[in-house]
Amino acid sequence: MTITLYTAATPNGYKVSVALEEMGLAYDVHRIDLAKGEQKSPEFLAICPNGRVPALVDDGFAIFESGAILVYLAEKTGLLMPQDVQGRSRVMQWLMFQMGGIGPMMGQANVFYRYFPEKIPAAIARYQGEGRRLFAVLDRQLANNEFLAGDYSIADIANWCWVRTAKWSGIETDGLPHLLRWKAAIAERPAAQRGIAVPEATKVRSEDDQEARAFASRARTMIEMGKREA
Ligand SMILES: N[C@@H](CCC(=O)N[C@@H](CS)C(=O)NCC(=O)O)C(=O)O
Repeated sequence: MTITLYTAATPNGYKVSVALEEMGLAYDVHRIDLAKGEQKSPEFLAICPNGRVPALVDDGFAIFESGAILVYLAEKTGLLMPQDVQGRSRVMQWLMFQMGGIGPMMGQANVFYRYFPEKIPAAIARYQGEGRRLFAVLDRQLANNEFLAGDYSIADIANWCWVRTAKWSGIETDGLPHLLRWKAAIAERPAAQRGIAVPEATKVRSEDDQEARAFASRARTMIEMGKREA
């Protein structure tokens, strides 16, 4: 066994466990406890300079950033990404769309809607509104395509792992029938079901708690650092 996945029960972590399951690769799981701040430990920072999950080590080679991990695995196996330049580009476009759009916007929607101590309606509206706009972009693409970029690919995995958590971000999916059809179809895949049970079968509630506790702990640290610097 040469692959170790460092992960937690979060959308970015699931992207990699779903891909590993779909590709049929054997891997060890090293669970990172976000609430305890293990992602900021020197051991983990040596693997992932950004101090965030997921990270993957393949035979001593460390990779961080979930999108980069997905591309690495697709290239390693020749699976879930076409080989031709244009087919590959289509997948990369929808993968980048998730990495630069869906992920950050939903992540910030979660912060301001769920975790931030102060309720700032304009910030909540901004991130939920942008999330909904991006969902409509996916819906339009899926109106005439079964999957986002040709056959089922790492682009579908990346976007699905976030879209499925829309409720937690407070983003409506009503009125987006193609998105809902695609979301339900991927949820039926046995590998996707196995992937979202890694690091362990975790109820939605405890995923949310982990993120919330990690955020609260970071907020406390920032406040303490601010006090010390003042
Ligand atoms: N762009 C990074 C984002 C990773 C990320 O934000 N991970 C979150 C969980 S979804 C995390 O580790 N949060 C804990 C923290 O920020 O300390 C990726 O796609 O890998």
